[in-house]
Amino acid sequence: MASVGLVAEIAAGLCAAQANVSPKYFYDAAGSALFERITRLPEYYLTRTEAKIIETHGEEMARQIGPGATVIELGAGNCEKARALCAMIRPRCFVAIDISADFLHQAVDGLRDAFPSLDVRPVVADLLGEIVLPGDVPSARRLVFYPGSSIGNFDPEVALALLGRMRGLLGNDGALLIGVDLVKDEAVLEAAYNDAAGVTAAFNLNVLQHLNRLLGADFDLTQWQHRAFFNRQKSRIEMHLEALHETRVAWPNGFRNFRRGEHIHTENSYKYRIDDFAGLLGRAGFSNSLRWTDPEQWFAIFLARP
Ligand code: AVJ
Repeated sequence: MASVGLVAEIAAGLCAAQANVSPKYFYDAAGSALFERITRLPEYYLTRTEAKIIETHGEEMARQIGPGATVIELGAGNCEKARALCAMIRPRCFVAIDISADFLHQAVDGLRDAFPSLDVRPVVADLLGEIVLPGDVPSARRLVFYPGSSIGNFDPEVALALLGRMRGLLGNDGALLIGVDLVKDEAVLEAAYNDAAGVTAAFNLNVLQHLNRLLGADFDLTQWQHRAFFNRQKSRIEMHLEALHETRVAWPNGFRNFRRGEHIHTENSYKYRIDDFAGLLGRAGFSNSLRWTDPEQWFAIFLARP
């Protein structure tokens, strides 16, 4: 079970008028593995498109960044992108920050094997909490790497605060390399979160299994269904779990009855217009940014400097 504070936070979300759970709870071991499968789905263009941008423009990115930097990857996951990035930019130190400890340590071992001379540091942390780096991580020439449009999980004002904190981690000689998913045709967006193989549905439902363990709750996964749609007004994909029947969920210190059709909001995934994201970077204290996109302008990578 989770700590008393976490349990209270999760329970409060479940009992809110609009029931909700933070998307960070997607990433237990099973959820991290499901997310990896999502990144390989035909409908999920994000990972593939971002990788292609790095492949196409990596040399120029590497020239801009230069060798010997200290890369700090946020939400490192399986470190697959880190490999491509490290091969190109040849950093001296790589700090992999992720919320999923098991997954992280495994991934970090793989990275050490691939780059024996690279100083690799795993750090388990929640990006919204305090990020404490080991004391001997170099403070000069840091590159914060935040790929995959993970910034899209946060409401714009929280994203702005987070970008400001990244700016703080960098000092004045660092840079931020960040991947951002862009607004596009609704059908393309919605298909990416409603894949035919049902992997995204399994990923969404898995959060209930995780809550059963964290809270000691008794969610019955057969009572819930996956929903994902584009909210155009808010420019975000929303994911929800909808009760198929009237159902009761209980945990040691509480319960909630859900009516049929009532739902738990599990994730937002904001989609930006390129100029809007550039504006956000400016407000967060980055005065200077380069950007690369794919030919269809589905995804963008920004290299932003103080
Ligand atoms: C990891 C937050 C970028 O929003 O596209 C994938 C998570 N959710 N499919 C995204 C996710 C459903 C993903 N991010």
